[in-house]
Amino acid sequence: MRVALINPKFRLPIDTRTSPHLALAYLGAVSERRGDEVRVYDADVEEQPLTDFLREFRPHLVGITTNTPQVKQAWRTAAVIKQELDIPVVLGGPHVSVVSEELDFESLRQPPVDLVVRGEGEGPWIEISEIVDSYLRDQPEFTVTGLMSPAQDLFRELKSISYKTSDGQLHRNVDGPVIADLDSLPWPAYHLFKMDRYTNLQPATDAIPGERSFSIMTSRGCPYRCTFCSQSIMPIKWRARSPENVIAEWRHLVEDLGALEIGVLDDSANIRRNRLIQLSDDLIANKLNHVPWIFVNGIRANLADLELLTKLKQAGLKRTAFGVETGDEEMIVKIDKHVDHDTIRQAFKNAKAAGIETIGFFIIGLPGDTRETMQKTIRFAIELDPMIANFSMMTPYPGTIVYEQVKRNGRFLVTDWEDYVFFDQKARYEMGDLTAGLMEEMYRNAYRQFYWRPKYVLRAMGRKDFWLKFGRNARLAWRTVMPRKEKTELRRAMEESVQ
Ligand code: B12
Ligand code: SF4
Repeated sequence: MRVALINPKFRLPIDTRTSPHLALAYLGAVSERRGDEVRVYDADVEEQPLTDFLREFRPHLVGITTNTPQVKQAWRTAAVIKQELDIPVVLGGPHVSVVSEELDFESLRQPPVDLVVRGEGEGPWIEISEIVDSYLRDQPEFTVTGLMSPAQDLFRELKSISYKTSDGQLHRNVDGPVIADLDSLPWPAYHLFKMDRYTNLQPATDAIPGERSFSIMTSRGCPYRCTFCSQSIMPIKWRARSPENVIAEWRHLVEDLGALEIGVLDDSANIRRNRLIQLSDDLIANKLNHVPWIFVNGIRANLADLELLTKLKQAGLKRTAFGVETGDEEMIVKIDKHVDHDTIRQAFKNAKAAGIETIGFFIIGLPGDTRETMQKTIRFAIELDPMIANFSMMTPYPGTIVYEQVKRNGRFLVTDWEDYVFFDQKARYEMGDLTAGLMEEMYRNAYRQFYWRPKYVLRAMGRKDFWLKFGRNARLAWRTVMPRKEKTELRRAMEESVQ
């Protein structure tokens, strides 16, 4: 069976084509293992129009990944597919997994969407493929109306999916179990991607060619439930791959694919300290520690002692992020971060003492934030002085606790899913004294106060990669200064490009 996997186009004044989409890389790998012929169409880097791709490949089944700001583009993409081919279209990813807001049904109400996979996708995706494949084999004339016929109801037993029968009825099946043994998954299928079209993990800081930059996930899930984080949509159960399994993939990335950098994408990589010590020992013993790697997402500051970080540095860790979020002592309790500021201070000290570069994630405009608390966040960022401070405008994603808080006590300023992005200088909600004007002012202050410090500028200019990336970063800074016009043009271009 021919299977296409699509990442819908998404353009903002940030680089989203940093690296291949890991979800599609995993789904592609399990489809190939099933024996399917797979193609990935990543609209972020693709030059061939979608219609040409569909006419050339003629897939029997299409899967589209979608987060919240991508979902409308996913529907547009699905509509183009249905104009060309009578084949089932499946959506998956964080947005459609939010059952509390019925966002699975929201997508199924779109005429071209037939099925939705909620949560972890590999299992249900293969089960859907099996059903479509055997239906194809049995039917001389395949139609989606036949496949989705309520009389047969072929998908009624599949867990973790929602679907629409051809009489228009929507169905939501029960959740299935998460993948207990992550070692059972094949490695992400990077050969399905046009690797030379990606930038790299952190294009603002590192000058590494995209085709030599890879991601890896050594664990899935997060046992915490911070109030602002969309991770709450996904399975709570934290699971890790075995060190042997991780090392085998790592070796493949370094030795077979020539990786020059590796991004560890785990949500909470350091939940089990000893696992990381073991992984580091194995990287060193296997002589894989010469390729620098980065914890792209925050690791937990409360589990980042000096001994662990020193060991990770020896194993090749170049840079790590920490989710700091706020500089106010009460706010950090309110957002259920389960860490205090002294612990965060110590984690940054430990990382610096171990010789690891740091990234701090901060949020401007949490519910309950005031001018004073947001200023404390900026001051705390300056005190911690990471190499990169990443300030996000609080964006209440559906399914999160903050979303519920805003629904109850505040007012959303966005009604369009395409605006659910947090590097856009625009406030996404208001609540009590926390007005849009105040949030936007403090967001600008944060970037200005943190980055326009002589100490910071001098340090940045001392880095070779700063000069190698100067042109790109100057362009990006310019776009960020003028977001509205830029964004309108980008959106128009994006809508026109799906054909
Ligand atoms: C890496 C990453 C990025 C990279 C993306 C690079 C790339 N091309 O992949 C960058 C830095 C560019 C990025 C940007 C953004 N990101 Co981001 N990102 C992530 C991160 C950390 C990892 C994604 C990943 O690879 N996961 C691993 C895979 C295996 O898991 P997965 O994607 O969930 O896929 C599984 C299931 O969802 C499902 N599935 C997914 N797609 C499909 C499709 C089908 C057909 C099926 C059947 C199943 C299925 O099966 C998969 C395998 O089990 C996640 C957090 C996370 N843990 O997932 C956030 C996350 C996806 N990002 C998020 C957000 C908000 C954004 C931005 C909107 C931020 C912004 N700037 O405003 C942008 C959007 C950019 C874009 N192009 O869409 C949110 C999404 C929340 C939401 N409701 O949509 C997340 C969940 C972070 C969070 N906890 O809040 N991001
Ligand atoms: S912010 Fe980090 S620790 Fe908190 S729920 Fe999200 S992934 Fe987990």
